[in-house]
Amino acid sequence: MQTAGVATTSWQERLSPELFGLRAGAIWIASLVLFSVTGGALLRAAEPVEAVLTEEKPRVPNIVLFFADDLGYADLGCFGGAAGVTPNLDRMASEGIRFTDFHVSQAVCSASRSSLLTGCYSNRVSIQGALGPGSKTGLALSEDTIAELLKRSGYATAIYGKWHLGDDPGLLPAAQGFDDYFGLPYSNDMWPFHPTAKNFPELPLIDGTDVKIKAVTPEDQKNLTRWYTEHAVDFIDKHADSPFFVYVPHSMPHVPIYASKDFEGKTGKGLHADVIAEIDWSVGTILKKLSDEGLDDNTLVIFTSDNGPWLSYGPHAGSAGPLREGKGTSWEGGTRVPFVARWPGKIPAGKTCDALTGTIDLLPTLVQLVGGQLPERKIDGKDIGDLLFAKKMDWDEPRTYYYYWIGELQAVRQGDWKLHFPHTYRTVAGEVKEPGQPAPYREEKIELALYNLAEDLGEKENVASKNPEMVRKLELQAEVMRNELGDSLTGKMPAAARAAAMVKKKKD
Ligand SMILES: [Ca+2]
Repeated sequence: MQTAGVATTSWQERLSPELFGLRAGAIWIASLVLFSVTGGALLRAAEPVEAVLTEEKPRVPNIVLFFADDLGYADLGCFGGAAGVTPNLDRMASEGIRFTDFHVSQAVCSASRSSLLTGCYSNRVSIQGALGPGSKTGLALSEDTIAELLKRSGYATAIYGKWHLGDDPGLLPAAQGFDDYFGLPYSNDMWPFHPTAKNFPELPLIDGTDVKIKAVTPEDQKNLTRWYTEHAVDFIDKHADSPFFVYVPHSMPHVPIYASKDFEGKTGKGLHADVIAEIDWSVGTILKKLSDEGLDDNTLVIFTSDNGPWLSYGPHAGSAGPLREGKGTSWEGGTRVPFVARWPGKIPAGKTCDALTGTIDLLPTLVQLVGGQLPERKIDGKDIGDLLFAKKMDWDEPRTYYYYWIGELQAVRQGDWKLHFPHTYRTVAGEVKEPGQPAPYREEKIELALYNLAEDLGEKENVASKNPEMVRKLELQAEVMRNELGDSLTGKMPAAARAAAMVKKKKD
């Protein structure tokens, strides 16, 4: 296992000569010579160094990571959605790779984000559900995030969008490795205009660690997608000559959905499609900026979502296509999300990968890609670089994956086989009375149920009684994780979970 490094050296020094070192070394020697002959005229010495540096772009990749909120499996054209709504994402897929069996750890905002940024099942880092305003918990500062690990490799880092891993000032992105932040601290529906919950305080918009807007208005919400995009473009502009990591967790299309003036009514397919079209515009605008800066073939761009569609919102929710159910469940419609990655010259064009993968895999993949050091403590994700670059199309052995909902281990997967343990889940039980209002949910129960997703993607036919050996095998696999991260369905306490951050009570 690799150990965590104390990163005091610059990324140029830490990288291999093939990547940058030879060039950087030559510049460094040249500046030393200049410095000595001019007797300390540092400013004069710096000029030619700057000129040489800008001649050639650094060769470790920049990384842009889009993370849409509640965007469903079938909300993009390239995943079976309506034609013409997502031309930029469809182009990105045709120039790169789609992953069709890519999952979040839990189908809800905060838990999902904790996994993306730490490479762990959310139960390992003890982040559950969707944290509310003034939450007493957040992601522990002792966890290594993707941003912190890339920063140690010399990356400039930024987040433009929704954070949702603790809104206490000490738990905001600046404390988790992000140099810059502009966005909402939690979900855009946690505000006084919520259709059913009436106790939410004013929704702030944060710039760095300061409150930029004290009470976000509906007019402000219309601008969120555009504002996040403009900040990302500015950041790329400022850091075009050094490696950067830009994380764009869009607030949309989480309800309440809003599009800017330019996009309202644009698709002719309803407001939800307009909102998706504006997110697609955001992707296209950032891709254009990368191209304008000559960074196209040196930037890995990834697009995915934090969980499936919030189906009770009817016309304001997206679609999970052929998958069962949506957000808030362990059915495929909750956890399986679209995933598109593009890196011209590195990722072959027009590929599709159906290997079982997930957001937990991004941290180890990205950190190893840039020659960084993995966290010292255990993570759950695997490096999927060979799958991403289409060097292989599947795992050598069927992978085991765990579907938790809060503390319940609701299902376990190995290869195409998915076993649900008896549990309750929510399903829509009525009509939406008016757009923006949710329909009611009712609780349903599922007994022990085995599905073969290769033959039954919609999880309709329980084949447990026909495959007792597979049921037994998956039950044994489940027991392995119960012993580590616990399972409230069977009363098993977590043995290897790490604590979340606890906000200290302020003195009056
Ligand atoms: Ca979400």
